[in-house]
Amino acid sequence: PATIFRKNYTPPSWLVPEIRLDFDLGTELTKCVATLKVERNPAGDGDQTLHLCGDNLAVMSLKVDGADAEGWSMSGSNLLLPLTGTSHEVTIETHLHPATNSQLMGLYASSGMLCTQCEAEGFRRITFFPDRPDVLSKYTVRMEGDKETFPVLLSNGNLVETGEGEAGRHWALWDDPWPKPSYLFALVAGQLVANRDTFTTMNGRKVELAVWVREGDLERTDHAMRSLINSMKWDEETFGREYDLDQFNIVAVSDFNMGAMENKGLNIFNTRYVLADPETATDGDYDGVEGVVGHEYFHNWSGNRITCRDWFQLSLKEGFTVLRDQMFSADMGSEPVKRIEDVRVLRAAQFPEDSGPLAHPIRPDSYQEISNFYTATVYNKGAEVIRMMHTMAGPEAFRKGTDLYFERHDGEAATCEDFVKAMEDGAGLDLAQFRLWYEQAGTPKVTMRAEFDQSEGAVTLHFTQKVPATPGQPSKKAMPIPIKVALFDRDTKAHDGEKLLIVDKDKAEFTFKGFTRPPVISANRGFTAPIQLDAEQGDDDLVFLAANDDDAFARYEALQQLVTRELLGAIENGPDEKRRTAIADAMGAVLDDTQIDDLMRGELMMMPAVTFLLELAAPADPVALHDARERLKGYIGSRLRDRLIALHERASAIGYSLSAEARGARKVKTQALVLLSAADAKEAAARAEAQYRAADNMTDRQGALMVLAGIDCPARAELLEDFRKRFEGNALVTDKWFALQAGSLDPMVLDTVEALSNHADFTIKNPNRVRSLYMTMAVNQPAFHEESGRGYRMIADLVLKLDPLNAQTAARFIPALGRWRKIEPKRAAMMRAELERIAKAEGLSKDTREQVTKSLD
Ligand code: BAL
Ligand code: ZN
Repeated sequence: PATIFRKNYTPPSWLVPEIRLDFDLGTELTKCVATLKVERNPAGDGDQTLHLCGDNLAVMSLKVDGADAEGWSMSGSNLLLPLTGTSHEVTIETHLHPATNSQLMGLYASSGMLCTQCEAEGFRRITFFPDRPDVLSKYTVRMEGDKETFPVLLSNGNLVETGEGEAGRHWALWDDPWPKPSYLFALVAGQLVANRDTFTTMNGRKVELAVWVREGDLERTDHAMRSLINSMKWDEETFGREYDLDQFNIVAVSDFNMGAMENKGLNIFNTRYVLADPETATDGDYDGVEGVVGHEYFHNWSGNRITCRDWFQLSLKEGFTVLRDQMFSADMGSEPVKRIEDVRVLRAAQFPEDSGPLAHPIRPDSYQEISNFYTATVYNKGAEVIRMMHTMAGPEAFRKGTDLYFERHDGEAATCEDFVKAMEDGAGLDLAQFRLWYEQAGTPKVTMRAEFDQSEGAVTLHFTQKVPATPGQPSKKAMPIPIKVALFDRDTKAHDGEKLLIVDKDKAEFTFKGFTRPPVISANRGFTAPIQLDAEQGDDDLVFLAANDDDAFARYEALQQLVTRELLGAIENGPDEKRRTAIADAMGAVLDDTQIDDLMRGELMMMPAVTFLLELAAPADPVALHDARERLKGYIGSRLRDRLIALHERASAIGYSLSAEARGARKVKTQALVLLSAADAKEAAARAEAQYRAADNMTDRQGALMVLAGIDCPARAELLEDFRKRFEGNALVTDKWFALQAGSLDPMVLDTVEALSNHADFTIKNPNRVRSLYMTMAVNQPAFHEESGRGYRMIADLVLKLDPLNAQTAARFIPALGRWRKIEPKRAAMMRAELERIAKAEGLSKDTREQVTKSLD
């Protein structure tokens, strides 16, 4: 496949200021007539030929200014139309087959309804169009279809007219006044019911809100609606952004490649991020709904009003919008807990990506298939990069920067550079060197050494930084790294305020005076920079910080560092008794601490992910790391047995509500069982069974079953079956049932996964179902890395089977195998062999081909 380079960007030769789409809807056959008003772009290269992208489309009819077009040709799947003047009307008819569109890109059918997904390049599967984000058009959409099959007809913008047609047909006309790129086009037609509400914006615009779902799901939409209203209010208060249409629709679809999509005024969601009630959704699911509803809503400004010039700028909208949704969720719940969760995701998903064969800068320089770049790097590291600007500027100056950005670029297709420049001008930051964060891939490795000078009463912090080599980037420059520190007095346990240090050279040092004894250094507080920091601290200092740090993140981090050190040591030399004792003592203090809430306690009780540990130990035996982690959990579990039981009992007495207290109780309840199960499986199984049987909510039920699924006991099979039957017909809970088994610590898990792949409820056609079984297995380290290589084989088999049906989802499984360099040689060879087997397959999609080729390089 061809590689596309950022440096080769040229403006479009033709613009399309207006487009009208007429759809004659049908599940088997939908006819689309697109009428494009095209104009020569004065800023273009003067090419007289109109280049229209197409994918899997045939031209049924083509007219220019009302007459049959002449001289047009196909170039691969694209349409080339020579034009003579400077403005024309081009009319194209295409025929679409939604029922057989298994790629779930373009127009497709999902449980009888029709819906679209156009980002990034799905619009070209609907009609021929300059399908690139810098061509902005005003859309008018007329949809007509059978009233019984498609009673609800939705598209972008405002509904302007409806009418009845002949033979039981009806139609709707939608008009979107805001020019938008084709990737934001959407339509939905089907049997849907709505949860309706209204929102009045800060300037008094009354907006009709609706969350559309299948009948029967309506009672599970209140949380999504509440989240939407909260998002609208929050964006006004925090970023001064007001909604700009009379309607805002959200539709839930069960077959969806992504989490959700921010189409203008018509967000289309994976059901997973809409539906929630206590019985079927966990607290984590509730958070997911709130975060994704917020994310898609926030895109209305960071993505839609200001879009991307080209797909290399994806992080312009995604990094910024992730930061906005993170800030929103933090404000709705607990700020420190949210920060810990976000950093956990970054470390478990983005750090491995950034150090592997698919590493890329947040603004990539090239791609073959843009779908492969909807990554943790573009999204989550992209958010971290903007968060660093926020940290350096402070909240008020940051807001001045975003105000200027929104004002300067409203209505434009902008670049990351535009954002950085607005931040420089608006927030008063000098970001000349900081731009390297957009250019360079790789997680910086930073060391910090504290040196104490008794005679001067001074402590000097010596930093080094190194950005590791990544594919295509053998040598790197030093970047500005903002690191927040605090220096604690060992006796008073206090510090004299946080300091923000900018480490912007390979080596940097900072001296602080007025100390009579060496302080304990708390560094990268709040995780101000997305780096691997080796603070070269002794266990005693980490124990001190784990007990005393007033920054909740830093406290968590100290405990994580201590555990990480112990686990990495354990796989080389066995456990360190002194350190293990210190960890169990620190964990005991966490259990007893009355100053923290249970939501934070639950975070502090969790061990670092094996994928994160592999970053530090590579190449390593992931199963040995996993086993060491389980043994440490067992040690902590037996040392703290009585206190864990007491915690489980205390938390079990708190009834269900969505309050922070009740949510925290549910979190620690399951975390207590997790630690206990590694120490005393029988006790944990009995408690988990009781928790399951008493559960009046999904958090308790799923937590209990997760623990039970890893214990060989009679209740396991019985309760798994109870769970299946209890929620039969509920797709999202059935996903959980698959995931509980595929993610289990049961040594027979691969047999189970194989059996489940033949289960009546398994279908390869639904991305959620595929992910619930196979992605869960691929991140279940002892299962995926099972010694014989069977886990690798199963994932490769899946990729080969799924690729022709849904390339985007198939390609997402390649990175797991692509991590072979991090793994000990015997397994690495088997992982590579599976990649080679995939690479040899004929007719591989562009998506999978790019990922496999890069993973083998
Ligand atoms: N734009 C794709 C889905 C999302 O990031 O919101
Ligand atoms: Zn997004």
